[in-house]
Amino acid sequence: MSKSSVPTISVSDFSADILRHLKQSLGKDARHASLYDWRMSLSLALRDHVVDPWFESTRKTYEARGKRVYYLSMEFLIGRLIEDVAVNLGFDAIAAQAMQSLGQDYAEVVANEPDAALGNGGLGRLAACFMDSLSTLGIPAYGYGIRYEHGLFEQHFEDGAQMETAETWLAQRHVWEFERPEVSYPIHFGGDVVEEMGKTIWRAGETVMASAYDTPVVGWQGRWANTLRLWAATPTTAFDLESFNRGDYMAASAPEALARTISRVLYPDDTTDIGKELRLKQEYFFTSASIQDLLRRFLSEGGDLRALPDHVAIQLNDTHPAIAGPELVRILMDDHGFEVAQAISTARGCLAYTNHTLLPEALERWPEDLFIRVLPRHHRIIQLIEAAHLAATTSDIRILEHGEVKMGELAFIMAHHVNGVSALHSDLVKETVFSDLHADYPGRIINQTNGITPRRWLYSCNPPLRNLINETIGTGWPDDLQQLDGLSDHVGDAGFIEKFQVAKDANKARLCDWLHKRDGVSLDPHAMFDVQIKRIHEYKRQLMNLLETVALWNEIRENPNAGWTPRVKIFGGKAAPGYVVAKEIIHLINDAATIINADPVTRDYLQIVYPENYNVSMAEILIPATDLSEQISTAGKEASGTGNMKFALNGAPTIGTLDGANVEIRDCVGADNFFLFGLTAAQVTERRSVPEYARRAVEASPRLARVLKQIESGVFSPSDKARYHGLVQGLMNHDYFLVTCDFDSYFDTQRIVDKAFADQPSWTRMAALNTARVGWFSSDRTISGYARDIWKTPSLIASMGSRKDVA
Ligand code: BZD
Repeated sequence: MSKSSVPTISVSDFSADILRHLKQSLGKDARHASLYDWRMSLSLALRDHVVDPWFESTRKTYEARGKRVYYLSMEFLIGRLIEDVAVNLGFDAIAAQAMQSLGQDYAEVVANEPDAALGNGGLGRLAACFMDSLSTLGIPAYGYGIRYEHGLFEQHFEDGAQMETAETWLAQRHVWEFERPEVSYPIHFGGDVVEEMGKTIWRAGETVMASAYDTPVVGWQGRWANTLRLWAATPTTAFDLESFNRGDYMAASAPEALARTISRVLYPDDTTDIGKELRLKQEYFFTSASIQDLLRRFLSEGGDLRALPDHVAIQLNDTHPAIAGPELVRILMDDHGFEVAQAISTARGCLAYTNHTLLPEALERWPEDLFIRVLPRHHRIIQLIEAAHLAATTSDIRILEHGEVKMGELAFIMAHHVNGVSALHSDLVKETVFSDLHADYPGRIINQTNGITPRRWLYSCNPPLRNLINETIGTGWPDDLQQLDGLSDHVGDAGFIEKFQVAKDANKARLCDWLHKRDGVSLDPHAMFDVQIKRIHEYKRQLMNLLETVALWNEIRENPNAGWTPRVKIFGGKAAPGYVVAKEIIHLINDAATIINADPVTRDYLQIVYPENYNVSMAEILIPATDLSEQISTAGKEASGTGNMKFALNGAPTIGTLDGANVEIRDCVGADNFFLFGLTAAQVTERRSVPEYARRAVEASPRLARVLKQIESGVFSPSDKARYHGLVQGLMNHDYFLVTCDFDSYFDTQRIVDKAFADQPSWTRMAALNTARVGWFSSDRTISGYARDIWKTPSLIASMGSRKDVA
């Protein structure tokens, strides 16, 4: 990687830029400017410095005539951008000083930016980390997605229960994007398919337009910038004048309302089945627009479509854009005269598919009649794809079966590579969901273990640790994270460990301040901060964490003077609005918090907090302040996890199962620096065949039996004693995720954690070793793996020179 470039601007020049934007772009003077005005002016001043590297990258890409990567994702969970851009440009210190010189609090201005929450969780955040790494590595790439008007819903609690309200990030101007009114494509739905003069014609019933909005994504040190292109749905005709003139105003605006519905809102369901027509339309909408766009780019450069796979690598982020296969085949056949076989093999040469889940309910399937109604031409093409697959193999795996269209099978068959997202997950993909297709196409399934961008998830979110690392091993690590290994030489040094502790304490103090200001909650900064933040799902087992908390409460009450290690159990996360059990779990955590936090006997040792509306920005405050990372999913269910990596990188050891990337994290940090418990994936499968395994587990554990009885009898819900009857009975009767079976092992391991934490220097040494040894989990390493094994795309950064040349 090229060497660090010193920022090319002085504080006073940058301040002048901000003031210029305040006046010219916001129409304000400094005396009347609001926080919003300052934030906009700062963002615009930063944005100015992204444009040159962006143009230069585009020019280099064009000149190289090489391959571009197209990352198709329904979700990009971006969060805020100011810090990201400032840090990547090397302007972070200057921006802070400039704001200070203008009498503004930089942190407050940064925090004024709403999160771009165009995603549900891990899958969407991974896409955002990948965009950062693609630019850092100088790989020519476009991210393609949907410009949702409303991102993930906002969560608040009413008497402990989750309520949802619409998110409105676009109510304010989104300064980072550039509208491209000239880039728009028609997207057709419905109608029928006819044969005319030997040609197959799709006579669509309905058409909307996809309009592009581009956000430049600048990489580390501004050496390269790619584009995130998000599509907004607009009507083909803005207004039905005839209806208006008749006085039918509703009908007049109907086309517009209908079209805009498509990009109106992000579906809030993560791992549950959706199966709604609007979702299928969203998927086709953004996929078709993206395919049309990349083909236009390719053809405008004089490309021959038979050579498309040499120039285009399309990565499907899960099955949501799996319609890309049939869409590409459709265009090659219907618009460019390709034969079926040639169209299929050309499309396959471009396409690769990432699987993010094994949960059967999350594998997309569409009712065939719905599919035919929305995409009649694609249905016929899928029949052709299926026939070609059956002819080329001895397979009996079908895409169309039992009146459904199976998107996993479609994505697999149309991809030249299929990847899982951790070593264990990729093995399970081969052995379970896709075992037959794996036999049909050996070698197609590969692994690419997930990663996280160290720019956001260490450099930017954790200044105290960043500074300590800089002074200990130098400043080369943000784009070469394996350099953190160098910290290993210092963990034996008491002075270094002391400083590591000081950094953690500073982050804990920051969290305490933030929480106190936001929610009026006070935490004991000396307590262990034990954190589980992620979507609420039965397989992630927040319920097991809560049961352990109640058991601990019981034991402290019985023996208050036994020298307990003080703990704060912190939960964060949203439940899909229709996921009843997940919402009950949230309610229970909040109810338990009310009772337990009020107990004078245990107050000094145990506290539960659940801040509302967990999002990326909250994660940036919580993760650096965490002592213990909870990664406790049922083995075999969490495909990878990426929060696990963020915690370890920020010096929080894990308590966890052998699931997803936990396995590889433990390999890296060492078994002594990871608190392992629970059944393995193989044991989980075995246990499920034992009759009444949950009831037996409860009978064998008086501690657990007592906790369940307390919850069921209404100890935590005195105003509605039956509230958790169903939840507890569900556990006793069909505990699919083996909360009951892993409970004792989890409880016992938590007591080992208590003891370990009580020895602070040794705990901090363990924390530092976690940071030192997880450099491999940088998303730069992941993206290098995709580029090498799947896309075959080189970096163009070597040809670019340092940032100074392009500024
Ligand atoms: O993807 C997650 C997995 O559960 C994690 O284990 C993994 O680390 C990440 C990244 O690979 N999957 C999701 O986040 N899935 C979704 O968000 C989702 C969204 C819409 C529909 C279905 C799933």
